[in-house]
Amino acid sequence: MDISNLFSLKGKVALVTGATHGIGFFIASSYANAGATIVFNDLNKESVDKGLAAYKEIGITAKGYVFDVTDEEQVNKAIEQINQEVGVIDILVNNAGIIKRIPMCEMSASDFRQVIDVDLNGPFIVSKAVLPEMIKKRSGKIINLCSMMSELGRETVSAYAAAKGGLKMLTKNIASEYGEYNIQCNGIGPGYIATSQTAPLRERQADGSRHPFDSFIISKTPTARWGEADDLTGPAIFLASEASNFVNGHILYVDGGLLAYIGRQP
Ligand code: NAP
Ligand code: GCO
Repeated sequence: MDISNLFSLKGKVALVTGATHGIGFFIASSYANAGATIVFNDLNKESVDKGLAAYKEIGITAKGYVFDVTDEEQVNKAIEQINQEVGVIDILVNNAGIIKRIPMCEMSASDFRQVIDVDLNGPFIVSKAVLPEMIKKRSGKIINLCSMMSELGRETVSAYAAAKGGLKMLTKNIASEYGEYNIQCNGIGPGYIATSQTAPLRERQADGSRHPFDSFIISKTPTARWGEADDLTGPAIFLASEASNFVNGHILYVDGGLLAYIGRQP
């Protein structure tokens, strides 16, 4: 076995959804640095252009497309276009996601549906669009961005937890259904990562002190800090590369130990 190429993504085409900033941006950049051609999407041209400029700034030539992961027609059209213009997708990272923090009894059914639509239906729709070519090629990697909320609940995130719990099971099901075609579908379950999604949980208080949730997460995480998006790039490269060819239906939690820890005694 040639160990030096085990983690190489040379010659691969990787689509990372919602990767103009945040976790997706770091994962896509690491794939480019490992040799892949990277493709991303966002909801409008302005955001895609911003993403293209951000990649250019760090010396990466990315391809950007406008589509909404919840719109099956747009997704199918875009995947067809990517297949023609860039190449057949070898690696799909279902990263696009949203959260709405609203107590369940105050949440409208339409807000609940929107979260499920982006965080669960989206990965279903995009995976379904790339799977036929992966099956033909007898090769493919699908990586779903799961969450601590794939395992745990907490106040205000019922829709997000339902979606990310569902995404964990969609991951296992894709692995079960298409594993025989040499397709590996795994999840990454990040702990609390400092991005725009979690910015409201880290806002400084009027007196300059830490947000109580910020202090709570630091005390609940054995590594005693928030994660950075870059903490996810090693695991993301592992799951996209040949190094993980017999890893299937697994959720790799990258959480500084949060799920292992009962929490600091009072
Ligand atoms: P983020 O900074 O909010 O980025 C999410 C991205 O998804 C944005 O680029 C957003 O586009 C895009 N997006 C949203 N809805 C979309 C749609 N319908 N179609 C296409 N793109 C869409 O979030 P992040 O923290 O990097 O999180 C990335 C993923 O990791 C999410 O699935 C999130 O749930 C998951 N995650 C995050 C954490 C964390 O602590 N941050 C922990 C566990 C899991 P716009 O820029 O246009 O809004
Ligand atoms: C929240 C957070 C989380 C994280 C992440 C944890 O409000 O609890 O936003 O759900 O973003 O998904 O893994």
